[in-house]
Amino acid sequence: MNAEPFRIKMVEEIKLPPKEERERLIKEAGFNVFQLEIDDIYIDLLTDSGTSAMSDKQWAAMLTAKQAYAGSNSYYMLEKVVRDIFGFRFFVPVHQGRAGEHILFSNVVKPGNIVPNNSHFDTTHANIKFVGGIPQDFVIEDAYDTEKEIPFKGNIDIEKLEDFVEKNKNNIPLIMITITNNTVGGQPVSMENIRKTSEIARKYNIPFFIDACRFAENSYFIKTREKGYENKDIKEIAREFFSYADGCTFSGKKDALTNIGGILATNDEELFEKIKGMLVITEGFPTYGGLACRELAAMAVGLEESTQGCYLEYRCGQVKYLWEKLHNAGVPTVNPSGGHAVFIDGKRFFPNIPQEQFPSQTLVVELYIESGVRGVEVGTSCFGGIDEKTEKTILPKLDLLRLTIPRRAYTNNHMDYVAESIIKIYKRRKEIKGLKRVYAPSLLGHFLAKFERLS
Ligand code: P70
Repeated sequence: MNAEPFRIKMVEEIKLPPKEERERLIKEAGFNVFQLEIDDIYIDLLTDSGTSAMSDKQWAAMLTAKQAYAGSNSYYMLEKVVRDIFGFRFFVPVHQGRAGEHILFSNVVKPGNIVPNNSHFDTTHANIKFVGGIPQDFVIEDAYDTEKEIPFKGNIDIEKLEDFVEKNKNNIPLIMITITNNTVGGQPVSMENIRKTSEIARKYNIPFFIDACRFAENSYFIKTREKGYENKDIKEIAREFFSYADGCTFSGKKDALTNIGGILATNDEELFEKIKGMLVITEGFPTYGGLACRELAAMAVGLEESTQGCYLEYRCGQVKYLWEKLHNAGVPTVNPSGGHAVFIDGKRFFPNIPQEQFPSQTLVVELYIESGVRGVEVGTSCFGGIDEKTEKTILPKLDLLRLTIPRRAYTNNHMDYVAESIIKIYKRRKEIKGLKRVYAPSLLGHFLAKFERLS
């Protein structure tokens, strides 16, 4: 692998608070790392969303963007890039991915409708439920076998999907596919799978949307793992899969390398009119969409940068670097290495902690105390709501700790420190006890949940 395709022009100091301090802080935070302050964190692997280091070119474009309520030059810069890469007929900027989801679902999902996806991530799940719809996952069964190594573990199960669509065709307002599939480990979706999903959608005349947050990373995996794409460039690959869809939601906070922003795109003119109507009520005028105009410029430049092959080789290479360190030490990682994060299977890490006691959340807490590193749980706290009848926690199939790597922000020395910290905890895993959830709101409960330690 080549070294980083950039050098560092500006740095930010980070500090490790003493261990006793970390013990106190996490307790005060209700054992929920979302409640910690950034100055109390040494290495922040909570999310890759909005945490990218921006380039000199992005900052320069921000300075020269003209701030205007209507018709900013940065809107036209973004429009050019969106046309080039995404190719949809119409789009609006939005302040982040979930704003686009909310506008889209409010216009197309009616109460009782079902929305299939390979796997809904937390915000699509919540936004569909918010308008009375039912999010349903159709990811391939192999995705739940965290040890198994196959190239496109984020794929939708085409047979299951088609069977379901055939039986429910009048109750499905849209079909979605999330690339990469965040819920099952940042695993990519193959071009073939996107094409086949699109064929089903077209056969039944149902709109097909891509949740495109990490489309560039997904394109890189198609290039490196799918036959016939090795000589295509990233933009060509992206254009091909977007051509199979009728529109997309996109959080620019991931693969546009920005700190805020997103887009909502469609080929459907009638839907676009409705989207614009709602956008002006909830986000703003269609040439800024809830953002300062400079943020549009940062997205436009970021999209050019994130679709460079050398950047993606470095990016996915860094994720693989951390994955290999952990995997080679016997830590139960989700295999193979994915796009934006290394995931650890909490149930296999702590076989002595039942899922009701949040094994991956326990590991998040231990990791912060051990090392000042903030990971995040993508499991029972994130997806396991409370069953209203039995009042028991609903147990999702996977319970994972995610070490999410911000783009261009940390070096491999940071990754070494993270790996060593996890390995230390793995060695004393049998002494560690689980957690009890004492509070969680019903939608997106993990952001505000509170826990207590079990003794
Ligand atoms: C993440 C963040 C956001 C996201 C996503 C997919 C596949 C839509 C969105 C919404 C959320 C998060 C989770 C845990 C900790 C912090 C943040 N994902 N679709 O990190 O986009 O955030 O812009 O509204 O992954 O995975 P937006």
